[in-house]
Amino acid sequence: MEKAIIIGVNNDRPVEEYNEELCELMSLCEACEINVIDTITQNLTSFNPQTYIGTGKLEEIAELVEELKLDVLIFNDELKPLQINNIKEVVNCEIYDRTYVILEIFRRRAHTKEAILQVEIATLKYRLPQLVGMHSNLSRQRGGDAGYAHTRGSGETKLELDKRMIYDRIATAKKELDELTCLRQQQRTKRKKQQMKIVSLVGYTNSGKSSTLNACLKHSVAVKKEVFEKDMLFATLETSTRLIKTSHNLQFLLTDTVGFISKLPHQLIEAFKSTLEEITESDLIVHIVDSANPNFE
Ligand SMILES: Nc1nc2c(ncn2[C@@H]2O[C@H](COP(=O)(O)OP(=O)(O)OP(=O)(O)O)[C@@H](O)[C@H]2O)c(=O)[nH]1
Ligand SMILES: [Mg+2]
Repeated sequence: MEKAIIIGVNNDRPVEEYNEELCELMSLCEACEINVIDTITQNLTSFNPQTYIGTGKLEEIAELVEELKLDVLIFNDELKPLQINNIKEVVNCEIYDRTYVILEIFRRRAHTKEAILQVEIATLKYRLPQLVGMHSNLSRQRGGDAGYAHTRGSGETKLELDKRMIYDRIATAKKELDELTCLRQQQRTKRKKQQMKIVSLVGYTNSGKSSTLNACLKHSVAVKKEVFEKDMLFATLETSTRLIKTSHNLQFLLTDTVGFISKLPHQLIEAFKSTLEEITESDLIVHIVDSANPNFE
């Protein structure tokens, strides 16, 4: 298990809101099997564009990394490639950010072809700017005026090649995904023709959406196939629809969906667009809330 510390910047948000975000990141790390031993917060009016936190604080953290033999630092916000590079120059361990952790959970949980493609596209889009940052850092490290023209040339060619490979893979994956989306669309049109009402269950991850669907299935007299429910974040990565038929012959379709979380990475929202769009076509949207969450209101 990787040993880690979470680093956050609180830029003028209410303390409760910020603390909740940190708790959420801790749960995300737990879901990713990362052992978080502590959290460090710096109060700043804005993020440091070079190093996310202040440079003095970063030096302190670098010492802590050596002392505690940390494997990884996890930052509460999505870092810019420049920030990652600058931090790596000071600190001797892996650097993850919130987006990376969420993408990693999605990667581990994705099982269907559709979910695997969606996660792959999101991950490639996340990596793309970092790749550019990594190359510029390499040419800086080679440094000096002597041979600059040479390294610059080879660096750029390699960068162009890597970039093209990623763009090509995104394009192929998107095409494959479009075909699957098309199939989904056909299924929806078929359902519409049957004039069946659609109810969608939405809500925060781990709030009980899948359990609610399974509970409804228990009262249904139609064919039953339960959906996966478990006490973990993002157990469900694909929508599942089931027919619910009551003993009074009332029928409707019930859809289980992917949960949401604060600051869901934009790359994931974009990749899961087709899955999310399906919700907007429902006749009724039910928001499932975990009443055990102190901030549920
Ligand atoms: N005590 C209690 N636990 C519940 C209730 N509903 C669900 N749970 C538990 O909460 C956990 C999460 O439930 P899921 O139904 O998988 O939650 P979900 O919203 O589908 O979560 P994701 O798919 O991960 O986004 C499971 O361990 C459930 O057993 C409830 O009404 N009471
Ligand atoms: Mg679920």
